Amino acid sequence: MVQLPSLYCIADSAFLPTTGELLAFAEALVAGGCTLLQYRNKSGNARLMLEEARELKRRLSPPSHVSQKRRDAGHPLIVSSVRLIMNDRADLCLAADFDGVHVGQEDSSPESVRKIVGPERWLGVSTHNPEQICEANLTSAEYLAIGPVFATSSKEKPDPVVGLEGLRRARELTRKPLVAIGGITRANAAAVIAAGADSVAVISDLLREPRKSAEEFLRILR
Ligand code: TZP
Ligand code: MG
Repeated sequence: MVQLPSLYCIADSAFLPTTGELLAFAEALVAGGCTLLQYRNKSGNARLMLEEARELKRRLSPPSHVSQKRRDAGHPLIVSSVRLIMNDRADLCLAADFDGVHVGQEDSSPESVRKIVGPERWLGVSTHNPEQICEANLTSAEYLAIGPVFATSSKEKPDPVVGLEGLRRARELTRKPLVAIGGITRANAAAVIAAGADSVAVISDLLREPRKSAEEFLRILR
């Protein structure tokens, strides 16, 4: 079973409209201790997504021979232990050499994604109710996400809020690592973990001061 970090950061292009903003945000998160980062871009522009994803990969998680070369050239060691997850798109996960893919209920099925990405990369599946949790629990997904736990304005047409009660129920229904998502902030994150989540996935409460926010989440959740 995989070990999820307590903080699962999401870089959502809707709030980071330029590639420069996206990269600066992601680098600040990593500087703040983020080790799991999802790239989410609902624009549907695959060319832009692949360009941005490759740049995230190049900046944040270069292959070891590249980081060795940088070290030999006297550059400071850039953090290379961040795991990069592609939202929705298995093809772009492979093309950008990301570490995993995350799909929802309206994306390709978990098993069809598994066929594309193979056994080593992580596969995450979003769920919103007990039926979906039980179904996703039978797949080869490394982790499940449940939400929205609280009200969110970051997702178009969100499913109904499940609350901490829905999260507790989800915890009872699966032994897979569980990510809670939706309206999670530094103010409620500890309660979310106490209700059974292994990790909190966050968009909004990272946006303003990403480095400081990631540091604070990690301090709260340690
Ligand atoms: N899925 C369920 S809620 C959500 C997604 C992608 C958005 C979470 O964003 P925020 O800003 O942390 O509530
Ligand atoms: Mg999706």
